[in-house]
Amino acid sequence: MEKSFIMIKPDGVQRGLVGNIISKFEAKGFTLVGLKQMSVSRELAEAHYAVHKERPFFGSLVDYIISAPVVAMVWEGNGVIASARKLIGATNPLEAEPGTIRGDYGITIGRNLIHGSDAPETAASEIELWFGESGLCSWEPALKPWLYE
Ligand code: D4T
Repeated sequence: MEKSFIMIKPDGVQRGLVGNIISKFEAKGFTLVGLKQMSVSRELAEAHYAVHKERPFFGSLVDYIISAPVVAMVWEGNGVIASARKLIGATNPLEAEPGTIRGDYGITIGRNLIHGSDAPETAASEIELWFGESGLCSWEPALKPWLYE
C-alpha cells in the first residue's frame, strides 16, 4: 500500500492547526500509520531538505524547521502521495487554491505549514529518514465503506 511522509511544520503546530490538518487526511479516507511530535535536529532538517542545499532559502528553511516542534506523520492509502499534495496545495500559499491546507491557512512561502512527499522514491527515503523500519504502526481499518461503490 502506498505511503506518504507528511510533516506539520512549526507554524502549523504553533498556530494550533494540528487537529484541523489531521482531520482533512482522516476525512479523505487515508490511514494514519505513523505519528510523532518532535524537535528536529539541524542534521535531520538538512538531510530532509538536502535537495535544496544550494538554494538561497536553504539556511532560513532549516532554521525555521528546527525553531519549534513539528508533527511527523505517515499516511497510507491508494494514491496518497499525489492526493496529499492536492490537499496541501501549491508551495506558495498565496497561489494555493482555497480549500487546500496552504490555501486556507497560509500567506507566506517561508511559513507554508506542511510538507508532503512528492514521489514514491522520496516518500520511501523520507519515511526511512524520519521513522526508520520499526517506527510505523500498520493497521487495516475494520470498517471501510468508503472503499466500495
Ligand atoms: P515541501 O518540500 O516543504 O513540501 O514544499 P514543496 O514540495 O511544496 O516545495 P519545495 O520542495 O519547492 O520547497 C521546499 C520548502 O522550501 C520553502 N521555500 C521554497 C522557500 O522558503 N522559498 C522558496 O523560494 C521556495 C521555492 C518552502 C518549502
